[in-house]
Amino acid sequence: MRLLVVNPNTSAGMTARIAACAREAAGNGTEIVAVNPSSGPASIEGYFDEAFAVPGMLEEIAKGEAEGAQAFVIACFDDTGLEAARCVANGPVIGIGEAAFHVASLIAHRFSVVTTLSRSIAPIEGNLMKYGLDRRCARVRACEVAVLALEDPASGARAKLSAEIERAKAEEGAEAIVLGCAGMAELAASLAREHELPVIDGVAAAVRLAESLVALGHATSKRGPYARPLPKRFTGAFAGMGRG
Ligand code: 5HY
Repeated sequence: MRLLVVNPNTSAGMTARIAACAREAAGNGTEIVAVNPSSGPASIEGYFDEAFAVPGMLEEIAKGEAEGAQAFVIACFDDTGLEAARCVANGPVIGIGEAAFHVASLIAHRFSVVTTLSRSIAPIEGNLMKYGLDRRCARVRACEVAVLALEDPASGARAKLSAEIERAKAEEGAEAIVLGCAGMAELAASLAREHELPVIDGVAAAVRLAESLVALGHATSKRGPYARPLPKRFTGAFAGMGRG
């Protein structure tokens, strides 16, 4: 099956690293196609960036479906435009945040999330409440490393992330850690070994969940809020997005 992995920011370097992690997690027979939009923010840190990342992400989903993708992963931890993407696509659309929360809640009673900057905490807390998983999350923390600094070895990103995980274990008794950024995916295995607890990467979790849904023959329900967009006229910069 063809699985489209969309990194909603415009950083091709980050998309390549996400693609490598997705391919490592994917099962036999799954073709991973990883893309990012050409318009929008270089990284997504908070509500403002998220708002400008959505149109480009939706265009990639529509293009990917037209080119034969059967399922979709939104590879940004705040699940950028997830509900709108489910309206556009027939195949299952999995956000890496939601996927990681569900996996964590299956193997731990309470988990903590460690994301990048403090401004990313509120959108993540909002998603936890929306998904009904806030009671299973002990705390959402930030390691104060910017998204694009994660790929800079000189930033000390891994050490800062590891120190925040240590605080989560000591202060709220975290039984598992959810990595709160797609750019942290490649660190999951070594951090789990170092801290001797499950460390969940949403990219791998979303790839495996998408495969499971396709294998079960499930697609997004079109009976309710994820129904196809109504045909109507869009004007200005988004004139091409309308279905009218
Ligand atoms: C992500 N931003 O996974 C989120 C992380 C964050 O560009 N990719 C981004 O800080 O919200």
